[in-house]
Amino acid sequence: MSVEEIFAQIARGEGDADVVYESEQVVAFRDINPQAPVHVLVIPRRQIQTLEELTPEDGDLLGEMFTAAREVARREGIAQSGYRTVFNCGPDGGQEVYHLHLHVIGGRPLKWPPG
Ligand code: DGP
Repeated sequence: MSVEEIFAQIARGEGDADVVYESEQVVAFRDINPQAPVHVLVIPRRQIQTLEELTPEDGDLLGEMFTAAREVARREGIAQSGYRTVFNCGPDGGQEVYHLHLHVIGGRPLKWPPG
């Protein structure tokens, strides 16, 4: 099974994932390869490959993804210390999984700029 199929299963609520938050349009679950003490991925339930596929009509969905990220940060106890939200887009952006996902990373000081 491809990683995209795994993400699609998680999006339908059928996958094997450590889910930390859910809403009507999105699911948030722990990254299998965490880069920091908190590393959660927020994905839409709808199958969208990349940020490049979004249209102006997807504004609500994007808002729900960022609201979910903020809720994850609160639940994980990093809202005050700070965290980073990232969409990797396409090959040069470092995107490996082509089911849209917003990384929520925190729990340690993060360096900038990324490599
Ligand atoms: P990106 O490089 O932006 O496409 O990030 C993909 C992320 O997905 C990467 O941090 C590792 C994570 N990942 C890959 N496969 C799985 C999986 O099967 N389960 C979970 N929970 N995360 C996965």
